[in-house]
Formats: sequence, C-alpha cells, structure tokens
Amino acid sequence: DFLINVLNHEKFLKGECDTGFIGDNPDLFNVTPRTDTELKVLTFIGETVVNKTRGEKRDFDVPPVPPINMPEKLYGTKNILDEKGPKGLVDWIKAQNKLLISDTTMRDAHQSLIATRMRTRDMIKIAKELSVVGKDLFSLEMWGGATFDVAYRFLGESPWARLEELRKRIPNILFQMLFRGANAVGYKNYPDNVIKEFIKQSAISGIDVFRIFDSLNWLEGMKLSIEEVLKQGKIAEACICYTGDILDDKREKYNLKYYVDMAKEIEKTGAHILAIKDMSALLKPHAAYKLIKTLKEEISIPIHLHTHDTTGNGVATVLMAADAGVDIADTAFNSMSGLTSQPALNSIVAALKNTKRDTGMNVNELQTISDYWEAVRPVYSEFESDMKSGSAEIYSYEIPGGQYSNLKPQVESFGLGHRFTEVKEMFRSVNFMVGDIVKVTPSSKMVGDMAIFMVKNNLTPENILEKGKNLSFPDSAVSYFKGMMGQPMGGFPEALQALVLKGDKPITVRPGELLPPEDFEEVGRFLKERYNLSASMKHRLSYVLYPDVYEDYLNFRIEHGDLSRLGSDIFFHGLVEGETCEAEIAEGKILIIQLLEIGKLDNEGKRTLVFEVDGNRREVKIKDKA
Ligand code: 3PY
Ligand code: ZN
Repeated sequence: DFLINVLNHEKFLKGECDTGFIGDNPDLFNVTPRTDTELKVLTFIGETVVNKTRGEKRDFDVPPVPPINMPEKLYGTKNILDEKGPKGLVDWIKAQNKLLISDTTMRDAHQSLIATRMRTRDMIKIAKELSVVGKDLFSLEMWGGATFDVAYRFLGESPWARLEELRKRIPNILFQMLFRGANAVGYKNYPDNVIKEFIKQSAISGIDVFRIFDSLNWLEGMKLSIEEVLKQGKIAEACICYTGDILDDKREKYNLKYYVDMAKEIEKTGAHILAIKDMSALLKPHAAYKLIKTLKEEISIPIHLHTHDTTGNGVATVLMAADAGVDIADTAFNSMSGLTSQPALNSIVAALKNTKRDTGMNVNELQTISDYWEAVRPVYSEFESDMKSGSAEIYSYEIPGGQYSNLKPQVESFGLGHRFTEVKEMFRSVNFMVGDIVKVTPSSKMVGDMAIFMVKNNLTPENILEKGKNLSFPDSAVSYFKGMMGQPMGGFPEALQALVLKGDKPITVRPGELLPPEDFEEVGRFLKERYNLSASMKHRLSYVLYPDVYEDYLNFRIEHGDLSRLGSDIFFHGLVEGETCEAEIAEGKILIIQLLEIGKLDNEGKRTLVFEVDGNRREVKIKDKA
C-alpha cells in the first residue's frame, strides 16, 4: 500500500521528490529474504508456524542460565585420567570413601523422558556452569545409546558436533557413552572394523568412559569393544545387564551365582570398571545391597550402578547399593529424574550428607543446574509420555524404561490400544517363550515386536507352534533366532527357532566374524560424488551406521541450512504473531526476527508470512498442509 501511494503521488510523478534515499536503501522495497540462509531460516520458522504450532497454547519461557564465577583452575576426574592414565584413575576411584556420582541428564534421562529429543544447543548453554558446579561428578553420560541416530533423524544436527562442543566447554569431567557392543550405537551387528573405528573416533572426539553391554549378556559380543577401548587408552566399563530377581528363589536362571560368575569373567577381560546395568529398574533395594555386597567381596575392579526409577524405588536402590559399597552411581538432576529416567541426583547428594558415603558436593549449587533443566523441559513437552507415577507392574513385565513409555503409542499405532494390558502380559510370556533372556536394546525390541505380533495374530505360547506355521515373523525375531544378536544363556528353544527360521540355518559364532569389513574408501567416494562432501572418518561412520538417516540429514541441511544454533523454543514452536526472537544462523551471526503477520490462505493453498528481520520487512510463502 505504501508503495502504491508513493507511486500515485502528484509530486513524485512530477519528479519533484528527492528519491536518492531509495538508491541508498534498496532494502526498503525488497521484501524477499536477503540471503539464502535468511530465506532458509524464515521458511523453517514459517513451516513450523503454519503446519505445526499455529494456535498452540504455550507454557514455557526461554530457560535462564545461572550466573557463574569461573575459577582460575578447574580440576576433575578427566584431569586424573589424562595425568595418571586408566590405572591411575581406577586406583583413585578405589581410594574414595564418598559415593561417586554420574549425571545422565544429557543421555539416558532425556532418552527415557522426552524421546531423546534434547538438542545440543540446550546442553552447551549450561556446559560451563556444569563444569564448575559439577566438578566433583565422576562423569557425565552425554553420548551414545539412542542419542546418535535421533540427533540426525529428528533434530537435524550432528552428534559428533555435540560431543566436540561439549568437550570444549567441559574440560575437567569424564565424558561417558553407552555403547551397544557389537551393535555400536545402532540396532544390528556391524563388521569388526566399524566397531573398532567407531571407538577410535569417539575417543579422539572426547569420550573417556565407554560403557559396553551386550543385549544377551553374551561376553563374546563385548570382548572386541573392550579390547579396542583398552587400546585407545580409555576406560572400559563392561556391563552385566540385570534381569530377574535375585531375591526370588523361583527365578533361578539369574541367581546371585550367575552375576558373580559373569563379573569374574568381565574382570578377566581387563575391563577397568564393572557396570550393573539395570535398564528395566528390576534391581530392588535389598537385592542391590545383596548383589553389591557380594560382588565387592568377589571382584576387585570398581562397580558402577546404573538403574532407573520406573518403579519409584530408584533412590532406595542407590542408597542401599551405597551402603553395600558401590563405587559409583548413575543419577540425573532432579528436574530430569524419576519415572523412566534415573533416580534423583540432588536428593541422593542431600540424603548422603554427613554420612560415611557423603558425596562432598554442594546441594545448593547443584540446585541451579536442576533449575536450568526444569526450565528447559517444558519446551519439549510434546515428547513427554503420559506416565504420571512409578509403577510396580514393571517388576512383573520386565520392560526397559524407554520402551515402557514408548510401548503404548507403539501398540496404539497397530490399532491395539484397547489390548494394551494384554500386550504387556504377552511381553512377559514371550520372554519365557524365547528362553528367559536379558531384555535391552535390541533384544528388548524383539520381545516387544513379538508380543505385539502375537496379540495381533491371536497367538499364545501354547498354540504358536501350530498356528504360526504359515506366518512370517517380525524381522527382529528372525534376527534373534538366527543368532544375529548373539547367543542367549542356555541356548534357543529349538522348536520355536525352527518355526521362525523356516529352514534357514542359525549361526553360533560372533556375527561380526561373518560380516565383510566395511570399505570406508568407497563410502568416502560415494559421499563426495553424491553430496560433494569431503567426509572425514567420523562422517563416513555415520553413513555406514545409518545410511538412510544420514542421507536424510544431509538433505535436511541442504534444504534448511544449519539450524543447530536456533533456540529450541523457535526450533520446535516457531513464533506467534508479534513475537521477536534472536536467531543465531552462523557462529556469532544473529538475526533479530519478528513475526508480524500470518496471511490468509490464498488460492494456491499458501499463506504469506510477514517478518521483520533486523528492521527490514520480509515475506515468505508457506504451503498450508492442513
Ligand atoms: C540403549 O541402548 O539406548 C539403552 O539405553 C539401553 O538401556
Ligand atoms: Zn538406562
């Protein structure tokens, strides 16, 4: 309108106006975004607004970062490892009376509570404060598990960059990752050269402690990874996944002797630390006491306890384990703890104050970090499960935390929402049917897939051999029975194995032995040709582990640019009309963006969004998919 009035103006038409300012300020009449980066960011925000969050009720603020005085020197466990090596660190752990604390907020806690969606941006904002306030933490679990693929798949960001950016800001605390043994950070077996290269690159990029597990507690599946970590001079923390109930005489397969024997085998591999990985929160407080007390008498390497709070008994389990002499315990800052996440860090620190296992940490200072995460969490509310309280039924179902909160939507997606309880009961039955196994990624997924499959096809453990003859089973079940997840203790139930494999022969060796080595040169050539990318080994590994996900990520970056510096409130929710944000689009390059107006639907099904960017009017057209 403004333009049209000017163009009709008498004086203007007669050439009596000084229009030199137009030449000086061409931006005044240019409403298209100035640069490609600007266009991409406005389009991304526009798409979020038009097709996702228009009209949503907002109940979050941008999280404040607490002020901090940086001390002259920061010293922590990472310095001990770097100065004294793995053995020196182990000796140091053994010399401590205090309970050492790991914080899982940046890995397992958000994996369990908000579907692994925490963005790097929210982590690096608090990193410096964490390095000071958390200087006495044993470690930060901040990588591995599901965080690797979810970063690419749903957040459009590189997990490698997360590791490196955090490392820069936190030089003094050990970084820990969860490594799925022969499955690395994926869901299937990879060739040996992939496993070794992944460990090497992770160590170079900043990981100090590798927590290694096998989803069937099959030591053969873990040895290669342990050896490679030792070779890299880092800390190998090998796991026993806890299942069953050592207090229950009827669950004799997984009795105390089973755990002691396995712990001794792990010690023999040269692993530095034993982890008790209680992914399903089955380790009851008194069982924890008994297990840890016995293990402390039987082995000499330090013990690190990992549990979840799914039953509501998590803090009690940690405190009992502390009493029995456990060296290190996993916890999460209170505002990111509880339910399917880890037990509460701040509460445990407070509970142990003035006891013989006093952690020596300052509860008041730690509160500031918990407050920060409390403000971050509502931005991610769309990813929360609807679980409101701990649940004792988990002791019977033995479903791991993350899977438990995911199972309901998964069951609903199969149209079986009304049969959810039946699926949970079936999870329990399937476990016994397939051999009473450890259930953790990926074996837990197999049991879940089978449970849903059985309910959907009205199968039972009693009728499956008869009724399942002409059915093709879920891929994960075929993979399990073929031996591609390793060998379960006590072997496979043979009749069921034959039914699922339908004549295919199972393997009994390590799957990695049979897989041809990956050709990283060829991967490099492909990425160069297709994306003009001079891919480093890290990025080649990403492609090898997740080819489709990694290519989708590259295409996302081509389409939207690097959005990793955008605030998470903007990334997930866009803007409301009238709202202004600061968008960092490249290192130090900040745009002030205000959304002025969301236009009406035009006859092409699009809406024009009017922004002001650094004081200039900009417009983008967005297709309304509604
Ligand atoms: C993972 O593998 O991601 C887990 O957290 C298993 O407990
Ligand atoms: Zn866990």
